[in-house]
Amino acid sequence: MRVLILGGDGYLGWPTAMHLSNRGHEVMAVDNYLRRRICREEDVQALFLVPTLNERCRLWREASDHQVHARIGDLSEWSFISEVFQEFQPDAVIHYAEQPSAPYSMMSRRAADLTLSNNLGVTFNVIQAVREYAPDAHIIKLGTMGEYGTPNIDIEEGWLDVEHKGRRDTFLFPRQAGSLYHTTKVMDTDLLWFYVRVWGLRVTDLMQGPVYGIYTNENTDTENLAPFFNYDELFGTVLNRFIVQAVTGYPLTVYGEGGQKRGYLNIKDTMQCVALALENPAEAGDLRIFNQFVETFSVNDIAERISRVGNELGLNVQVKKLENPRKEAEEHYYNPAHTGLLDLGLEPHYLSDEALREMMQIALKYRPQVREDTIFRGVKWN
Ligand code: USQ
Repeated sequence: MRVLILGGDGYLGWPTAMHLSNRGHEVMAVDNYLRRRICREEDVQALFLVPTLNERCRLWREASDHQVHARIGDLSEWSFISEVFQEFQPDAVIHYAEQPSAPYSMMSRRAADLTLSNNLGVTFNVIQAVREYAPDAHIIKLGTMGEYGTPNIDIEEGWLDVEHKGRRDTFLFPRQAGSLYHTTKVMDTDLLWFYVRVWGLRVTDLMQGPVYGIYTNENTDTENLAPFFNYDELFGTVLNRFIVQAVTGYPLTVYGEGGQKRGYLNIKDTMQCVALALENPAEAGDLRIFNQFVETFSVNDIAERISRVGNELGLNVQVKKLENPRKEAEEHYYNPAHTGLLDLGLEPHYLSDEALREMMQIALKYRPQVREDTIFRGVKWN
């Protein structure tokens, strides 16, 4: 298939570009380097530098003989996105092109505005471009488990059957996100659902939990092809952050009581899930929703696992409970369904000691470059 990856330079976008080209698809990756720009502005950086998107495409071609096409530009500009669609004529569009950091979205009015206008603006343009230039294309949108929040009932896979005063209907599962970033994903889902109803688009919305890891099947030999590995408060997800904290002797930053539960997955499983969604497309007129994670942990569970494995490696891992800068439940019920992707054939990589050791080894290699001052700055939700 001809697959357009929007946000193709990002933590998940670039590994997806390699993975799908490896599976024989014709891939174009598009990005405006927004994440690189925000990292520069906020003076944070990933564990190691990664080459530009064009350079990555060149290195990947040398390593694999597969070509990924790259375009640099801003997809919230109609003239750019329409050019890209007309040129590439995609069969499928994978939409990662969003400002992905919850703390960044809560940092200032300017950051909130950027998050809202970029995320909604790109989603809107994707819908319009599909309608105009590729009406049969399958849109695969990266949503987030955070759209549901932490309700005191089981979380279903996208939809809820409701019986009210003797009548029944099915609705999107209630959404109550915990940050402005997560709220933009709720709004994305609403926009997509509206246009699925009126224009019959075919859409898969992947409600993904926090991802961890560096290695996929495509980048095991060289960090040149690895994704950004952020450990700073803005762009690092919790497990990746704790790995870097463990190897640098920085006490693991557990927010509040640490009972916050989320559904996690290895980056290798993100690759599988996206490929499964792509190769088993949604029907026209269908908004298909999958909950994309393989196991749930509390923050305390993760801190304990990393402490144990780190101490076995001879690190002296400490844990420190910090006043929670976020506004979120620290002890709560959490039981989300997640059978859709397993039914399509997902073979989970569960969090193993071996996987943690592998991540610690790479973090140890780059330990001298770690900037401890970027690990915690305490962006407050209120
Ligand atoms: N947390 C800590 N200490 C830290 C960092 C985080 O205790 O140093 C806690 C947070 O308070 C939260 C949990 O760990 O309860 C997860 O935080 P996170 O920063 O790993 O994840 P989050 O901000 O929710 O966002 C990440 C991705 C986002 C994706 C989301 C999936 O950045 O793009 O949408 O995970 S989910 O969380 O399921 O919504």
